[in-house]
Amino acid sequence: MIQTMRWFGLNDPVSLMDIRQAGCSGVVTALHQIAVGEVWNESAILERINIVEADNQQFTTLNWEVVESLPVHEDIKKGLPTRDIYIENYKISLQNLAKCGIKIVCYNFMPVLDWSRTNLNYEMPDGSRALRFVWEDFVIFDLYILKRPNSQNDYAEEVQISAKKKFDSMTKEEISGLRNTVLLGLPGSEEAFELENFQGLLNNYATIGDTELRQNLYYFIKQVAPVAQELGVKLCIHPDDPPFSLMGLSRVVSTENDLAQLMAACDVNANGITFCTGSLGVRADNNLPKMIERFGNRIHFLHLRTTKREKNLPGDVSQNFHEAAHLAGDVDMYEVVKAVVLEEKKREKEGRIDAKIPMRPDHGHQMLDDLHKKTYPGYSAIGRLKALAELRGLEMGIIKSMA
Ligand code: DNO
Repeated sequence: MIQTMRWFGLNDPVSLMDIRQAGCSGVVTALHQIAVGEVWNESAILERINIVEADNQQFTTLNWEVVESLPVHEDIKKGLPTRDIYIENYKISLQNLAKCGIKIVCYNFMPVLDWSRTNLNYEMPDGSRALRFVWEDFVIFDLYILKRPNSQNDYAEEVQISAKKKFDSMTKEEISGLRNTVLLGLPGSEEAFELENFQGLLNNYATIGDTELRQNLYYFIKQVAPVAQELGVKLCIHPDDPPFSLMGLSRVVSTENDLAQLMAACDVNANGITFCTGSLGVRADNNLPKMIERFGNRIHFLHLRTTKREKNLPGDVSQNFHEAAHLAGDVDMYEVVKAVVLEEKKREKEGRIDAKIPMRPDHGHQMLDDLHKKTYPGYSAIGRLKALAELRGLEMGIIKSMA
């Protein structure tokens, strides 16, 4: 695996030097300053490359390895006539990235929201902090904070009763904390929302169900993947996080079958996957090592992380979870890394120069000194350093034991 870490640009409290010292050769970053749907021009891309590479003469080399993300405009997800303009822009951005030598591009197709959690400071038994998702809290947001019209129809009566009971016992601070956690957008999400506008964004999807969203995704990929293929760029979709529908919005990249359908919709290698074990692993029906074997050649980027499934209340339709330490939790990280190593060996045998897959330790607990610092949720330095060190050791052990 090529070791990388995500970097949010010059405002990121974690520096490029930190990432270098963690042992990475690659950086995962994006031009967050460019509005979603606008073209990424060459000069903006080169500017970022120069920043990433600035200290390469003096120290070990860092490259901009993966774009995460080149975001997809909402009009494409909604299938509006204007989508064609944004799809053209997307192709131009891919051309510009290719000209600058950047060849792996992550994106997602989650309507309105990117990744979502209900608690960003969940205390672990050792005092470190993790991210957590609790369905009941999400229901409280939907029913009693957002007050989405007809949202009652989406929840079983018992869920509504217990959510109401919990809501009535919450303090003002707890309510505004939950509201901000859901609305404010997590790092890497392209937008933060105002409660007042949020309902309008959801309304736009009133007529877009599972079938329509899939069609819109396939329409998009059928146009951009062949262009990427020509350019030698690999697109890789990030799965839904969490992998189930939220607030009446469909999600269509959550299961093995979803991924298989997407791969078949445009059968070129450039139509690939960001294999995020943290997102996919929330669902017990996703067999991760088997999926790595199945999609092998189409996996262009890895997010390694694990979650611990928690008990749900009767009537909940989703899965509660918190983010566990990288070698704990429900993901069998040994089997996952082994499957990755086998895939890489296959590629090496074929003599491919892209045999090694870029990997980033996804998220990390807030711990040690970072507990006293302001950090991006999930993206503090020390937690990710620990995760990377564990994953790197695991990989070496597996490779050596196979030799
Ligand atoms: C969260 C991230 C996501 C991801 C996007 C990719 O930590 O994995 O925000 O970057 O969904 O498009």
